[in-house]
Amino acid sequence: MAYADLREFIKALEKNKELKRISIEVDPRLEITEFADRSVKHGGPALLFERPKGSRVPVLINAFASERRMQIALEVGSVQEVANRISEFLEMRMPQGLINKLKMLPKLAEMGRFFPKIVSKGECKEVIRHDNFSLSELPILQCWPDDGGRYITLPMVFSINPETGKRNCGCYRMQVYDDRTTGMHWQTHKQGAEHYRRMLNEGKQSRMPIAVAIGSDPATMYSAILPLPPDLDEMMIAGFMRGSPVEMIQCETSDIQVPANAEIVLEGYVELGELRREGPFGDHTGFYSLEDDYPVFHITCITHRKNPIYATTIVGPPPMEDFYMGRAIERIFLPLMRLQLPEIRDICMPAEGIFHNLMLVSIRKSYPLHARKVMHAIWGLGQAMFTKCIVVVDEDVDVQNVSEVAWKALNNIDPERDIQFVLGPVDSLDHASRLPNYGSKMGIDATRKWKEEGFVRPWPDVIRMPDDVRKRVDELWKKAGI
Ligand SMILES: Cc1cc2nc3c(=O)[nH]c(=O)nc-3n(C[C@H](O)[C@H](O)[C@H](O)COP(=O)(O)O)c2cc1C
Ligand SMILES: [Mn+2]
Repeated sequence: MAYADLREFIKALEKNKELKRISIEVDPRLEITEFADRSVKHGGPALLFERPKGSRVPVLINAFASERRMQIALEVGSVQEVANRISEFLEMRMPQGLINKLKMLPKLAEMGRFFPKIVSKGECKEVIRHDNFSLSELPILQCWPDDGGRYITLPMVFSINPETGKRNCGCYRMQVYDDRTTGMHWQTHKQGAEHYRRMLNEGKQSRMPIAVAIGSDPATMYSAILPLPPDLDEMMIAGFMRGSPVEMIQCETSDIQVPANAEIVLEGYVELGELRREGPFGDHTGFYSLEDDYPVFHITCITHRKNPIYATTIVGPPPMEDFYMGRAIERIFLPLMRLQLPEIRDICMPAEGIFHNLMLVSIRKSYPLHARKVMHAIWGLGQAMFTKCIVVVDEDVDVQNVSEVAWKALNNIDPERDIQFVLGPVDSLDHASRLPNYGSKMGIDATRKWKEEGFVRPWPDVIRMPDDVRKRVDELWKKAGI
């Protein structure tokens, strides 16, 4: 059964001993970060701060911050189950013969269950405030000492593509400027930024309506960070993941719809052309991201549940909560990647690589320079374009074992021959690139080299003891009493 809302998820976490309520007063300025950071680094639970200093609204943090919590969030024994369901759908073809076609019907009917449903009543409207509201009522964190201010870190930002009318939902941090104004940190490659650019270029209106939902059922919250293709509705994918449609409700002041079960909804607009300094912000790279100019979000109405819960997260030196969210993305998106690139066996993005800095890829190599083809394909694939370093190995290398990859890759390369540099778009958070969003990337072809690739020397085998010897020594080992 899909979680109805954030509260049911909290209950499930509690039942599984994955959540700790903190009843002492803790300051949302820095102190909650220190709690959350220590908890995630020590395999500790999600935290629900019941008395954040200066606010009556409780704070939920680290709700997704372990493999187990991701499983509870997506109601699976392993996130691989989500990947398997996606694979099943991808493999679905209209079968021959009436009987087989009839057998397909339940699957097709299941698809209908993913589409969001519009409802006229929802908990997020229990309190509607057009005036007399202030963001200062919310326990918004100042995450790190040198941050430019307080930041909303886990919002679901809804906008509409002005050309197609399709909705987008993305998680973009929002720096609090004052009671009713925040930054809108959608990076230039993201869908919110694309909608903004198109509206600005169209020049038909001066304001871009935006709605921000904070706290919802976990699959819906999680969908906001998924690297989906443009115009693919996150709410549909959320419906797929939770096995039940997301109920959407119309905003009070715009045509945008938001999840009806949201804890808090901020309605408002971005003034097209208005930019303001945003940052610095202690980011998921483990460094502060630099100040830069970003659009400004003006809040005109807040709606919320009677006793709302504020859901948030922190990013910083890895691994943090976002590592576990990203790790599940890696599993869930592998079947989709393999649709285009079936030669890919597995991928791994180690925590230290912060997603976009390092991808280890194993392939079934079939032709000369195959590894290069895979690199270029990954650099052309949605947000995987940011991958600063791609290491391609043969299929017999377990990419989940970083030590094995390092050992084999470092042995297998002739650096001058096997390293490929390319110029291209890089992540906005990359502080080392020569210009913002403009830089280079590196691919390492660590596969075994072929004669057809101009490699004329023999290629050695990995050292391995035959099984019969190992078995014999298993016995002798016991006798030897080691
Ligand atoms: C905790 C967290 C914070 C994030 N903050 C930002 C942000 O401030 N700006 C941004 O562009 N992306 C941010 N992201 C990444 C986007 O949510 C992610 O790239 C998403 O796929 C964007 O959706 P879109 O393709 O619909 O734009 C964040 C992700 C997480 C998990
Ligand atoms: Mn999107």
